[in-house]
Amino acid sequence: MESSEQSDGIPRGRAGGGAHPRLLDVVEQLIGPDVLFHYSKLHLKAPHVGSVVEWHQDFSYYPHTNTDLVTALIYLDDATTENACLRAMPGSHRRGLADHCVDGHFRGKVTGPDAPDPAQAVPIEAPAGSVVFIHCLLLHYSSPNRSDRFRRAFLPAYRAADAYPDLLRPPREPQRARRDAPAR
Ligand SMILES: O=C(O)CCC(=O)C(=O)O
Repeated sequence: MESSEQSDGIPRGRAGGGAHPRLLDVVEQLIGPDVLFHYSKLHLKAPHVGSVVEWHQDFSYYPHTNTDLVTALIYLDDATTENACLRAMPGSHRRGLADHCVDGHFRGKVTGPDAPDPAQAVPIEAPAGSVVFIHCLLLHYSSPNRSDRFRRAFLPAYRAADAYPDLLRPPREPQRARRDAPAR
């Protein structure tokens, strides 16, 4: 990826802030040295408006031939439980892909017996500028933002160069996402 640092310290380039060398150093530790930029998005959870993000694993949205995919969620505001910080289930990235269907149709959320116990979820509270790395099999969620404060985040995502889109994977059946090895 190409990037250049300006005098204001903000990296610019084809992948924008997603190509910051310190960010990429961590991504390489997580998914190996051969990294491709996958996509990026902004989540703007506005005061009183920002809606729920149901329990899910990102891999269910974009099956690949292996699970070396990671998203960096960069908080742009101080994030607390009040303004709907991310919540995650520790260790869930080691337990394979859960069923994201309702009545046999893909709904992008985990419900029923596979649904996490909210009491065991960890709220990831952190100041603006903090980065949370989300493995593609980590179960995560965020509540509606009922506070008076924004909770915005920039999310660049990455994949290992040997992780190819697996468009033939049936989305209906829960299955181990990686056949030969546990998630890193
Ligand atoms: O920003 C959030 O609250 C959730 C982000 C998320 O779950 C995702 O991008 O997969």
